[in-house]
Amino acid sequence: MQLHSSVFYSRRLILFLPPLLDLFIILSMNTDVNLRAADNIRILSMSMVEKSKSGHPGGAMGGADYIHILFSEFLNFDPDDPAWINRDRFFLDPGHMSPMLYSILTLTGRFSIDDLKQFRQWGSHTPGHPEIDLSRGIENTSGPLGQGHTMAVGAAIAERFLASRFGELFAHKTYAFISDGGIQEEISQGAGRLAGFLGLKNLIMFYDSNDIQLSTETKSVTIEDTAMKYRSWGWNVININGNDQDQIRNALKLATSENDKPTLIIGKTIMGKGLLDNDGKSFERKTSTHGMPVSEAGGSFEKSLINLGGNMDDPFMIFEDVRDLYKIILSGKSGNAAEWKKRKADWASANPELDKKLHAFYAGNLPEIDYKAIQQKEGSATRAASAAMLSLFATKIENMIVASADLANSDKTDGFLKNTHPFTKGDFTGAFLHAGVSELTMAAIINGMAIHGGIIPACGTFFVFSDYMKPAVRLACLMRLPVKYIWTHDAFRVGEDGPTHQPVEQEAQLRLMEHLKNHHGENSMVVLRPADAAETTVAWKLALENKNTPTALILSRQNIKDLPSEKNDRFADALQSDKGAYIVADCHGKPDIILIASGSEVSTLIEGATLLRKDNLKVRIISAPSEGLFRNQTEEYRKSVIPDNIPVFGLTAGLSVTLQGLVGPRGSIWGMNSFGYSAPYKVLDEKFGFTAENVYKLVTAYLKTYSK
Ligand SMILES: Cc1ncc(C[n+]2csc(CCOP(=O)(O)OP(=O)(O)O)c2C)c(N)n1
Ligand SMILES: [Mg+2]
Repeated sequence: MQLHSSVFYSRRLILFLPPLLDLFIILSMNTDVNLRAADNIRILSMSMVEKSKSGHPGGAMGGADYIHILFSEFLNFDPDDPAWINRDRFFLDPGHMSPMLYSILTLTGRFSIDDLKQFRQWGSHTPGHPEIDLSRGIENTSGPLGQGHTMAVGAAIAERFLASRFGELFAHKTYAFISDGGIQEEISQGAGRLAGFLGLKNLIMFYDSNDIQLSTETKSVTIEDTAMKYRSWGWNVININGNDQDQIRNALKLATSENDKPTLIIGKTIMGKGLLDNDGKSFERKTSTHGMPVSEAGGSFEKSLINLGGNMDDPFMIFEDVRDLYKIILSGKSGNAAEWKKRKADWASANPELDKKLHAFYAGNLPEIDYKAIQQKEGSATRAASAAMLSLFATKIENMIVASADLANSDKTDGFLKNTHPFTKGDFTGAFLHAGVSELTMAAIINGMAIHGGIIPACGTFFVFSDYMKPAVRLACLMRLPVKYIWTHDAFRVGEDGPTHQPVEQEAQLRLMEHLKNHHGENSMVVLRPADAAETTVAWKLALENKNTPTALILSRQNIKDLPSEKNDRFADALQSDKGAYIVADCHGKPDIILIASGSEVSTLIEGATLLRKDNLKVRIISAPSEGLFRNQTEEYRKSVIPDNIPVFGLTAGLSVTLQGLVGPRGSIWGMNSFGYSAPYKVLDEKFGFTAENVYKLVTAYLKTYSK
């Protein structure tokens, strides 16, 4: 237990002193107001959870000292311009500690006491786990533990990338805050390895090590030496008492002057610091305070509040001296930001071209690209067609970063790499990230790059391993991050590698994200499975032009015959991909049968149609690269492509359900309904019935059973 005495200094005296001297006295001589600021954060955090009867007070109370020292003395931000490009970034990995973040952001003026009182309520600005709310100073927090600090690694890479192009004037720090949960999550392995490997010296992570997690103490699940683990990854590790403000200050001083490595400050903190029970005894270090109001957990809200210097008349009080301290701090921050902006203006007048580029990067503007002029090799695999695009982008789109999880030569992101070079320790002049075998890490890192701003990030791997990335894909969808996924080896035609490598149900899963709307009412993701090289060109065009949501490109390993074009302009035809589905080949008059597919199955339908036409059937063939985009079209357009009361046959190398929404209730689908097998892909096509002959057979049988 720790009792807190009242202020040492006389505020009245200070008011007569010049402002800079004020700041000096308050910051360097008077530690008590700093202790009171941390206690104020504890009080607000505890009160928020108590009032809403829901949330996590314990961890927030332990981290309060660090968060106060960081925000008041180290974190650079502009109180009047939360989107200032050169602000330091702060990523809170344990989103459940949001009361701590809301409290500090109330002290910095971005939230109101009323916001705090509305914690976790419908329509409030203070949800349980905030994702992103830049106008209120929330850079990012992560509900799913582990992703938050990994996104910070992405932001730190983005910062180095931009500083290496525009100069160290654009250097800033990225601060991450991690807890036991994030340290234990597997993703921390990838984040730690890459940050150390790349020598991200501007990344500073505080580990709130309170020895307690949700259901147990940490000693029930781990004996690891975390410091040794991070040191082995090449981090600078500093151990401190995380509730000792001087130690925090000193550690941050060391960390901010580190010039070679990322820094991990391991702070031993006290869960629920300052809490008392009903008998007035310490109620600190209790697992129960992880995720419920103090009173519900067995502590005394009132006694704890008083112990921390608050009172029951106003549990959301901000102490006057703390308020005054923050006034001074904020004016200092404004001054620093203004000073930087002045330097930036000087730089801009000396470097007008670079300044234009910088603005274009942050605005997300794309250079002119003549997509029509792009020559694709005839009959390319769509992964190869994608490589051709990436090669061009590497020379044209100067703020594009592409990553691959150790599959660059298979997922064909090496097309991009061909015209740039990979990041290495201390060298960010290239634009390629060899992420190593760490798909989830890679996906979270590109999210962090997108959150940082100024970058167009993309990443590639085999489609089947999209399963390893889903948690980060989901956050990208939720946060409307315009990241791009390059997923190749899209079907059982992976062949000999066998069922572990052959996607079946993956497309259906991703199409679900096309159904799921984000909070702006948009499809949360655009998922494109192009049918040939021309559609791949257009898919990349759509991906780049989509600045609101993630875009996935699902690409074939094997070569695909180019689709026919009636007017001999396949590119012009493929431009209709933006409607999600369009007619590739048609008949005169009302079709007897409509054939529909995406990806390489479209070309199988084209061959099947040749056989069907021999029976004098009128056949329409539709390529549907994105069911989600198709659903967004007017009913008139949709009915013009797939009219009612005409038999529709779908072919998919995914689960049959992938096409259910397109063929309708009376349609027929030939799909995969089991895992694949290991064999050459042409054998698999035969065995699984993905041939023109089988299409002919299936459609003929279907038409016999279809009653008009
Ligand atoms: C990926 C993921 N798994 C599980 C959870 C549920 N959860 C929330 S906090 C937590 C662990 C809490 O321990 P710690 O991170 O040390 O926070 P503290 O209890 O110290 O506040 C868990 C398992 C989660 N948010 N994310
Ligand atoms: Mg903990």
